[in-house]
Parts: sequence; structure tokens; C-alpha cells
Amino acid sequence: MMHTSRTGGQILVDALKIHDVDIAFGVPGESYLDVLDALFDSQIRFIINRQEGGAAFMAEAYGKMTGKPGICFVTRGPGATNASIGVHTAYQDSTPMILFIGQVGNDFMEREAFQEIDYRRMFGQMAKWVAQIDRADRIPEYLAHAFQVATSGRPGPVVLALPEDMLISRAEVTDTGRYQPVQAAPSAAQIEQLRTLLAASQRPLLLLGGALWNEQACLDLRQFAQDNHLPVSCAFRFQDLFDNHHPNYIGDVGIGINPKLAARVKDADLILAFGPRLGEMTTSGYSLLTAPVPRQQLVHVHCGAEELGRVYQGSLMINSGMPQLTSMLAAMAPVNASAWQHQVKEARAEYEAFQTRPPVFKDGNAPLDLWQVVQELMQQVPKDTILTNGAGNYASWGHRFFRYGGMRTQLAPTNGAMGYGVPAGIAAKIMAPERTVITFSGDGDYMMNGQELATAVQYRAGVIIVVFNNQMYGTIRMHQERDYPGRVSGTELHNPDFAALAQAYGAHGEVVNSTEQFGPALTRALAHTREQRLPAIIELRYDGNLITPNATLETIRKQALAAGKP
Ligand SMILES: Cc1ncc(C[n+]2csc(CCOP(=O)(O)OP(=O)(O)O)c2C)c(N)n1
Ligand SMILES: [Mg+2]
Repeated sequence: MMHTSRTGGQILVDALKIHDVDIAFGVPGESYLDVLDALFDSQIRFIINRQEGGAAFMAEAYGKMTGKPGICFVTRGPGATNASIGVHTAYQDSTPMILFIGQVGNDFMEREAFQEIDYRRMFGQMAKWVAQIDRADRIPEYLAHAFQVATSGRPGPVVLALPEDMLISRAEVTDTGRYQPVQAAPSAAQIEQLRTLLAASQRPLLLLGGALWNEQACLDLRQFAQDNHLPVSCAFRFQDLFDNHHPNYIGDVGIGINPKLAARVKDADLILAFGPRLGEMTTSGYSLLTAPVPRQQLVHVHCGAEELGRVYQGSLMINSGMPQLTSMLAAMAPVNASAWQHQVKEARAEYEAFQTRPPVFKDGNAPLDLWQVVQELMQQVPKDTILTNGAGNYASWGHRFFRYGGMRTQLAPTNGAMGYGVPAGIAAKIMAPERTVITFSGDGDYMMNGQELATAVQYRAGVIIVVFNNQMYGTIRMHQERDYPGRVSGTELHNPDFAALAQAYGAHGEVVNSTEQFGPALTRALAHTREQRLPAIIELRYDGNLITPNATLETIRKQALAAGKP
């Protein structure tokens, strides 16, 4: 219907409602006051963050969790530059997201006015579409297009700049309808071809990943895997696409991959890659599959046509969304699996063996056993618990030993962005207050977005943040010891008392120094977050020498020295 005259801000917020937006994240700026004013009258929950990096990560986590674009509002130059990390993450992780940026008015544009940036150039390489809305009467069109682009094909971020004078100008304009995400689907002939390749194989392996999965797609996929007795692996940081407790699940193909699983991927004669980008982390530096022509037969299914054949020439490449693929797979007549059926049990046994107490804790001397911490965690939390993390070596304790309960129990950045876990955990708890949310964070990692703890307290988001405090940027130190043994440079950290810090924010905080202390501390934190609806930090203080499940810093250094490194 034709509306009476509205301001740009009102037209924009009305469009958000039409496109089903319930929550937006952001940091305010005087550049978009009219939007803030329109939000005042709307049902949309506007979560105010403490830094735009936190806001953008929260919007990204929203997009990952719901499949709907995460909405983020920030101000000009300084706000936009802070938010850029979330845009990059959404791009590499194929997450639908829309970043709105208050922009200099058209009256001052191109003078390098206060905080002025041309966002088309700034975000050109890390967003699917960057535009500036110069006329209020075209807001409905731009918004419909933005939602469409963010969710169709390979999902990703869209950036829209909002000049201040445009936002306060008035227009009479008709609203659009709700956006409709568009995805391709396999043809019947392609499914038949896939079936023929599968029937002819001896050692097939499923590799799941990427965007656009939903509950039903995961169920249909499970049916297909069961019917055809297929071993199922998940790509780097997509470990929740298949219930890790299921007997067909055999592990994740990511950083620190189980060597036995790596051997299976290399030795497979058919890889069914449903959804993942076959990127550097998932292919162990393009080594599990040789580029550009893999040794294995490869069926690559991806929602973005441009991603198919980007690195690897598959035997069969299918452009499809995941529900479109899996509904057809669930209906496909199963093939005779007698050639590989036994491999599922073997591979599952290898996965379970890889999850037993690892070498660094075998002698039982460490006061705080991180493997035991994860075991205790799994005992105490429900199966649908969401586990989030950022980047750092600490993340491997979750990735390797935690069993993710299925869709959507993991929020983690495939682009390896530090500082992601805390805002993602808070956003998850805001979206799903009834679920348990645990964030794993390094001491370095926590400090990159720890300010969002104030957001968690403000909105009573009872997330439990486990800070792995080894007093260093451990990942970099590990590489340092490998390449420049004994020459510690730029990687040591002197940290605050994280428990006291938590308390200063009004959160619950505890320090854990020994294995026995963790269980009771977790029980208290769970009770606190449930009853008070406030966040909690559990700081794990442990020996920094314990850098990975397999090797200590000391052994890495010794090996490097023995190899004649400088
Ligand atoms: C935003 C960002 N900055 C820098 C890096 C490079 N980096 C990767 S891991 C890491 C250290 C992480 O330290 P911490 O969080 O303490 O975890 P630890 O490795 O010690 O377990 C750094 C600096 C990154 N991935 N992301
Ligand atoms: Mg650290």
C-alpha cells in the first residue's frame, strides 16, 4: 500500500520489519539518529554493544544460527572500520549479514568530510554487495535487494551506507514484500550420476560443511548416510552438521586433524563434499586433495556456482542449496554398501581413540588436565549446548574432544578471527535464552572483545566463558618455537585477574588451578547463569608448556633445535 510521507529512517525500519528482523546489533552514531528514532517505535530489539567489532560478530553469529541475515548498525569511518572484522568473517564463513553504516550527508560528500570513507572501495573485496542509498524513496528496493543478495546463492555480507541527509528526508513510497532466498537444486540426472559414482566406489567418504543447512536438511542427510552406510566427516568448524554421537560420525577435517582420518580422506576413492568450500583449512593446505585435479573422485555440491571448480575439478559438480540436495538424497534408492560398510565402524573407532586422553596428559602430573575439563563439561551440560570459540590453540580442546550435539551447536569462525567467541556466545544466549551456551576463549582471544561482557550483563545473557589462560599468544609462540626455537618475541602476555574482572562487570568469576576444582566451579557457574541470568567466567590457569594435545612447547623447541633451526 502507498504510505503517507515517512522519513528515510522510518522507511528503513519498516522494511526491516517486513523482512522479518527481530533483533539488530550495533553501536550508535549521530550519523543515523533518524534510524535510532524509528527503532524507538518498533518491535525490533536493538542490542547495544560496546565496540563495533563485538556488534558485527554478534550479527554474524545471528546469521550463522538462524540462516537469516544478521543486522548490524554502526557509524561512519571509525565505526565501520571497527565492524569490518565481522564482515570479513561473514564473507569467509558464507554467513548472511547486512551492515548498515551512517554516512556523511550528500551535501559534504567527497570532501573527506568528518569520518568520511567510500564504503564501496573499503568493503569491495569482503562483501557480496556494497551500495549507498542516496534516495529515501528507493530504500524499500535497496533493502529487498540486500536481503536477497545476502541469502541467495552463496550467502554473505552486504554493506549499505546511509547518508545522513537521505535518512531525514521524507518520501511517499510503497513497501515491498518479504524477500525470498533463491537456491539452485540438483537435477534428477545429477542425483542419478551421483548414485552411479557411489555404487561404483569402494571407499566413499562424506564431507559436510558450509551454509544453508537446517534441521530438516540434517535429518535427511542422516537418513542418506545411514541407508548407504557412509562414514561422515565435517569440515573445519562445521562440526555440528552431524550429531557427533552418531555411529557414522568419524571426525572433523580441520586444523589438528586425526592423522588416521587424514589418511582416510587421502585414500578415499570418492569424496562426497556436500556444502563446504574446499579451502586451505579443510584440505590441510590443499594436500588432502591435490589441486587442481584430486586423486579421488569428487562430487562437490555448493550453493555458489562460482565456488565450484574454483580450486578443484570435481568428477561431478552440483550447484545446489543443502535442503534442495538432501531431500533428493533421502529419497534416492540406496546402493549396495557391502564394499565399504565395515569401514564405518573402523573409522568411528579411530575417532573415539583420538578422543581419549592425549599424550601431554598421559603421565597424570599436570595439576590442570584440559582433557578432563572437557570430559567434565560434557557430563554436566545438555546435548543441545552451544559451544563457541574464537582463534587460538586452546580451541583444539573443544574441536577435538567435545562432541557437538548436531545442528546448531557450534559457532566458530572459519576465517580464524580472534575475539569471535565472546560476542558469539552472548548473541547465542540472547537468541536462545533457554539453551546452555559455553564460550571457549584464550587469554589473548578474550581481551579482543571482553568488553562485551558488559553487554551480556546489560541484557542478562547468562553465557559461561571459559578462559584458557596460558599467559601467551600460544599459537604464535608454537610457530615461533618451531621456526625460531628459544627466541620468544612478541608473544608473552601479562593478564588481568579474569575472575576479578568478571566480578567488576557484575558477572560471576572463578579461577580454576586444578582438575578437581573445575567440576564444582562449572556447577556453580551453571546455577548462577540459570538463576541470575547473568554471565560467568571460569579462568583456567595452566602450564603454558601444554600447548597442544600432542606436544609441549619444550618438545617442539627441542625438535626444531635438533633440526638445525636458528
Ligand atoms: C584478530 C586476529 N588477530 C591475530 C590473529 C593471529 N593469531 C592467531 S592465534 C593467536 C594467539 C591466540 O592466543 P590466545 O587467545 O591466548 O590462545 P592460545 O593460542 O594461547 O591458546 C594470534 C595472535 C588472529 N587469528 N586474529
Ligand atoms: Mg593464550
